[in-house]
Amino acid sequence: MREIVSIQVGQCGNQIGYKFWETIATEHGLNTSNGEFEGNSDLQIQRANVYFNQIENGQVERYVPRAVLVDLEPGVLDSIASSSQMGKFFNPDSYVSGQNGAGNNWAKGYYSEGSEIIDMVLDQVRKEAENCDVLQGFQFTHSLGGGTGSGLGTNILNILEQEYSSKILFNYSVYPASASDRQTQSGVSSVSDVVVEPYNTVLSLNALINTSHMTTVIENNSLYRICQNLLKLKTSSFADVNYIISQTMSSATATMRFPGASNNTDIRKICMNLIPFPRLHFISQSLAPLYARGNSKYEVINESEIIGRLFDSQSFMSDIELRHGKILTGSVLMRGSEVSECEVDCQIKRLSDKHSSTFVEWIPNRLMSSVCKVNPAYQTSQMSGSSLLNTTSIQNSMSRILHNFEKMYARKAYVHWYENEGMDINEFDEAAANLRDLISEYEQYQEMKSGGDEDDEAEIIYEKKSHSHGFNTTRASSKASNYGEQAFHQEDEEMQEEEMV
Ligand SMILES: Nc1nc2c(ncn2[C@@H]2O[C@H](COP(=O)(O)OP(=O)(O)OP(=O)(O)O)[C@@H](O)[C@H]2O)c(=O)[nH]1
Ligand SMILES: [Mg+2]
Repeated sequence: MREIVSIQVGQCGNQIGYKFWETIATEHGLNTSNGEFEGNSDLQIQRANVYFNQIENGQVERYVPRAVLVDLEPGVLDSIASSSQMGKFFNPDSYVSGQNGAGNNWAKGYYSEGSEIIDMVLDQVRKEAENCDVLQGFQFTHSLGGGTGSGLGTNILNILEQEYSSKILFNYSVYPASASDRQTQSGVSSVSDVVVEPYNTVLSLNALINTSHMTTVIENNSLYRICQNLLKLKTSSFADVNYIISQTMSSATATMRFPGASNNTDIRKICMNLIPFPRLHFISQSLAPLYARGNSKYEVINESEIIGRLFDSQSFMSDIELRHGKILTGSVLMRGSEVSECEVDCQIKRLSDKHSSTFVEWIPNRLMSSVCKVNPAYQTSQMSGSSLLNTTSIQNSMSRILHNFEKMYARKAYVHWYENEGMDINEFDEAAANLRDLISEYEQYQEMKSGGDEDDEAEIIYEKKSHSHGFNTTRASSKASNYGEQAFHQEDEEMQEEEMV
């Protein structure tokens, strides 16, 4: 089996992680109070080992999430551990917490407070990795705006990249909502108001650009808009947005967790298709159908309708406008026992012909599709879908964060809090420069037309960027080789051999 170890860090990471495990446990027919299989179909359990350790104890067989739950303060982890529904589902050793929190300071998470628990976290991660037959990689859930998920989260990521260099690191990363969005979210009670979120986000993005293989960008303001405009909720909370996030995560991982799909059956293949250049790995994900409770009987739900909605900017968890950028690559994942693969292919072809100007010309066959016949857990419709797009429009959210960062950093406001934790101020400059470069890379690939000379130009741009920061060169090039076709097939063969043993 090709296993994934999930690492959830900080309040947001753990709250999203909790919903994810609840959702996929239901899909796999697992009782979350004792971990036993209670489903009604063999399809549900055949590949549960991707995310769960199977433990046989006498006559009883139970499934335990292959998860490490990390926070620098005990509150959220204590409430998960004491939850009657899920508290006993996780291995008690998988909870690793500190006492003091990181107080919204990336440097406390990355350096001072984080260093107190990082060894315990890594020991637990290694234990989980050793339990795997053929580890595919590590999944992270965290926010970028606080101190723990961002600082400690990216430190764990950097260390694992060194230690498990051939494994895939993929992140679900939550951006902060911008101040102007907060004012328009009437009824939203729990958005954060922390002024240094742009600092924490840019410092985290610096690590994600260099280290993560695939980062799904989740923006709280987009999720609140989905709650208001599509789900028609009068007020929305983290519970509502985390529910949507858990559905998209379950959808993105379904072809890995259930048998029968022809494509996207492991995370390396998903990355291989979606990421044409190692630094441009920031993915936007949409979900459909999304409609108000009780409206299902008035909705037409078929392959064409779902795929159409999946390419509507409103259905995305990140703040993108597809018309304003170019789609480099994409993957459509459809779910449901009624879904016809043939119809999906046909609708995707129709959509990419109709909107051909939205796609770059120089990557042919840039839209992949896959079908998972097992229905999602909570969707009210019998068919649903999700799309993962690598689009250059993601640069807008990055520019917005960078702009807010630069406004404060021009006056060095709040910087002393980071220096007090032992951080070198140059890290701010490096992080901002790295993000600025990434934004201009997106711009250049967006403008690029097909043709021999410009193909060469693509390589030159990439070379130039990877040499522009000393720290980038080796990581970017080592990752580029990880993605090389040869390395991919080689690893694939190794995995198959190990599986056969
Ligand atoms: N979608 C979503 N966002 C959250 C949730 N909890 C917090 N956030 C967002 O995450 C950011 C704050 O980060 P937290 O995860 O609370 O911080 P942390 O990682 O625990 O770090 P410290 O508390 O500073 O030590 C803000 O942008 C919040 O809006 C959640 O459950 N769901
Ligand atoms: Mg916290």
